[in-house]
Amino acid sequence: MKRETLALEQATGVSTEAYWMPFTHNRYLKKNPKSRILARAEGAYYTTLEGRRLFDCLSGLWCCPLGHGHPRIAEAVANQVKELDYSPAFQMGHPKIFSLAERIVAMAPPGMGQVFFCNSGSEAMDTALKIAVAYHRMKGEASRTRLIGRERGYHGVGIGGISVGGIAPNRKMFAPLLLQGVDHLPHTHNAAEMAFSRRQPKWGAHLAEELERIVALHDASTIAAVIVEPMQGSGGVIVPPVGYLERLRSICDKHGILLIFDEVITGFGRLGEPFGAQRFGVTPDIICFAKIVTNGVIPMGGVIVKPAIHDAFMTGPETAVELFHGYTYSGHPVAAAAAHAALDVMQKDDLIKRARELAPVLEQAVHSLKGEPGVVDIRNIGLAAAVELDPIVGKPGLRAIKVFERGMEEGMLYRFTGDTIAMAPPFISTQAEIEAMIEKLRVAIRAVL
Ligand code: PXG
Ligand code: PLP
Repeated sequence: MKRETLALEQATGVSTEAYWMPFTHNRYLKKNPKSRILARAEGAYYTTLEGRRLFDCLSGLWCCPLGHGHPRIAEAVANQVKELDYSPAFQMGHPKIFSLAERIVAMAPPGMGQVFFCNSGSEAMDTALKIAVAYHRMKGEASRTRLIGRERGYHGVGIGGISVGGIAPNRKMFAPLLLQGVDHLPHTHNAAEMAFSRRQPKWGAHLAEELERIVALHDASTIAAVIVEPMQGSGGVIVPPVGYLERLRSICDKHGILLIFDEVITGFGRLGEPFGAQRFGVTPDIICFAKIVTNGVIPMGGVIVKPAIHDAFMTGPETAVELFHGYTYSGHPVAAAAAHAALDVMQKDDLIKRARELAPVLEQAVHSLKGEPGVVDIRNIGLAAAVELDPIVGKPGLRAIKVFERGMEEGMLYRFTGDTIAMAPPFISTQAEIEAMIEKLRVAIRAVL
């Protein structure tokens, strides 16, 4: 047994050697295991192995806004396993996946028509990129292959997603694998112009004009799609400037380029509307979703397209497969049952409205941290917020780790990336819980200085 794993094993009785943890400082965690192993969850709280209760400040990883252990979802999943546990994804279907597609189209902005299912946001991104490139080919424009992502974008960890994504550490180790023919728009965060903005910054719409420069450089006839998150979540809650997405939409329209919104975080209510598209009043051609669709209980992702995209494939002999793409677990019956139950709960309890109502509470509370030591920016929209901390000189990320660890002592499970603390509390949170989440963050920020 390696020395670094000893602490965790002694503290928890859990043997840690074999598990290589994703996006994790494995050696540090195994040496500093306090509160890092979760045993149970109920409602808006986790309980660690040592019995500490933690408020779920990021709704899992943005995916569990209805709270944990919801009896309606648990029952739906259990019943589905007994009724139809798996159904072949190709050339066969089952009732719940057809009705789920109808339901998702009904929640999407007007003008969307069909849903293709997969199992994660990363798969949704691969699916969307393949559909975009194949669509142009079906339309007789096979030269449209170029993809335009954005700096600081996160689109999962598939080869397609890291190629259009704009987070350097996610790309640099894998450089030889990145797709050719990808460009990136500049990101829209500029502390000098917009630090401490509430919701959409007023500065920055002109950055969408960079798309015109990329089009001029490569020619529109080579460009398939522009891929952006309407609100950059993993990048640290970077909110689009007023007018920015509208401008991207009109430039894409002018040049026949598809606009893809990656709504893996913003889909299903996080911004107080079913999708970011509705929140910002801009309808893309393709929407990627995952996470909240099942409240995170069973993996599921998907891609929503306009009928014109779907219909472009519906040519040739009717007995021929139209799209050579799909996953063993596309439209999994248990995921479909979980999604129906999650959407039932969301609709019955009017939880998207609740997210909308709680947004001002979060905004008010989080901006009260302005002026706390080391706080260099605060951003928020809907039920999401980020507090950016000044890095400790020579030790990027360390301040946020310390705040995160101190937060756990205060009963809060924050999320840190780089030196940013992100929060996206459950829609079922109370006003008092959101205010406590921010007051404990104040305590933690003060304590680590
Ligand atoms: N697109 C977007 C916009 C995402 O936010 C993915 C794709 C990938 O989804 P999967 O299901 O393949 O992980 C994501 C995932 C964080 C955090 O703390 C964000 C994500 C995942 C884990 C942590 O911000 N986003
Ligand atoms: N690898 C092999 C050898 C397979 O047979 C399959 C699916 O049949 C896959 C990968 C793809 O797996 P999935 O459909 O779960 O993505």
